[in-house]
Amino acid sequence: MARRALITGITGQDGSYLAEHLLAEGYEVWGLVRGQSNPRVARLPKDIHLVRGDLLDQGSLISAVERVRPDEVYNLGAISFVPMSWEQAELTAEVTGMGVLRMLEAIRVCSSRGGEIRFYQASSSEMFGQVRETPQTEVTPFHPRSPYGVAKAYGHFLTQNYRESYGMYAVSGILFNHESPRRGAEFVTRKVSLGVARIKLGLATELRLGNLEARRDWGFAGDYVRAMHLMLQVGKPEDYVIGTGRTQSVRELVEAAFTAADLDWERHVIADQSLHRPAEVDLLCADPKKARTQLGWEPTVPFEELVAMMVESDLRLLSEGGDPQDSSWP
Ligand code: GDR
Repeated sequence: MARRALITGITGQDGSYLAEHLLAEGYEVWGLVRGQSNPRVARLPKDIHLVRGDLLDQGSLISAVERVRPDEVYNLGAISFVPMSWEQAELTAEVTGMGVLRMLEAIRVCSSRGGEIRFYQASSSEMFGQVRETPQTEVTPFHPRSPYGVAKAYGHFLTQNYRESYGMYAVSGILFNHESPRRGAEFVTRKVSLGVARIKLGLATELRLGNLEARRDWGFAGDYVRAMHLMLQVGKPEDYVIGTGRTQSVRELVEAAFTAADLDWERHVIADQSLHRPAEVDLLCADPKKARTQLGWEPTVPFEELVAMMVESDLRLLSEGGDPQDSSWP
């Protein structure tokens, strides 16, 4: 019988790549969705099963897990745009933090009736925040800089705690920034690739950005979902850092993206102080050694290739009149 996976956040970038990967691995894939009226839900491929539920509603998660009886649960659902977490701090805590507790409880209750359910939590490099060391590993202490980072740290420690308290197979992947043509338009890589495409096609003349000096470790989302799956296939449940081990500034990202379209970024980019965050994460760089040695995981798309891929994709999308907000599923 096919193994069953339940994914929260299935309409997002990672949910789409993970669902495709698991379908290719022969899984029966279920997505937890809040309702059918969301156009992104209506566009999900037909071979994905849907079950209704909400990370804000404990009972709905118990019912969903009972109905699906998954072998694996991937918790990717979250309020994931960091600036929004200052505007909606309580909602971020409820969805991104307490949502983990509710899902772990649903799994604990349902698996007490027999059958192991393995759990993957989408932890984030934002937990490192004001970094204590570089590169960051699985044992680097946390100092989150946003309500989002704080909520993710809660989910991370709780996942560890359920593993230690109840012997559950529950793991966290501490994923560094991961991007693709399916990335939401509000995140900086996609904002830049869309901005470049608009300028190249004569649809815009300028691109306003915030802090150009922040540094991130950017990889390809399609590679990172393979790591999520691998983490649930090994003998012992453990947490892993997933990143490339390289770091680039937003300025370098901008240079690479404009160069990919033969444009001079300095003629178009405006640094806008009002887009800076109340507290910034200045530098992130992963040490993915543990994932490489224990999972055999490697990133396959270098930064420059990733940026060029996103610019090309947005040039195509906009010249065909496509809507950038609709891009989490192809
Ligand atoms: P991040 O991603 O906050 O790192 O979290 P984002 O792409 O939003 O920001 C990266 C860096 O770019 C700087 N920046 C800008 N960011 C945005 N969005 N828009 C701008 O105009 C802009 N100008 C400069 C930011 O200040 C920041 O330093 C992402 C999310 O996907 C999280 O959910 C996830 O957990 C982490 O990656 C790993």
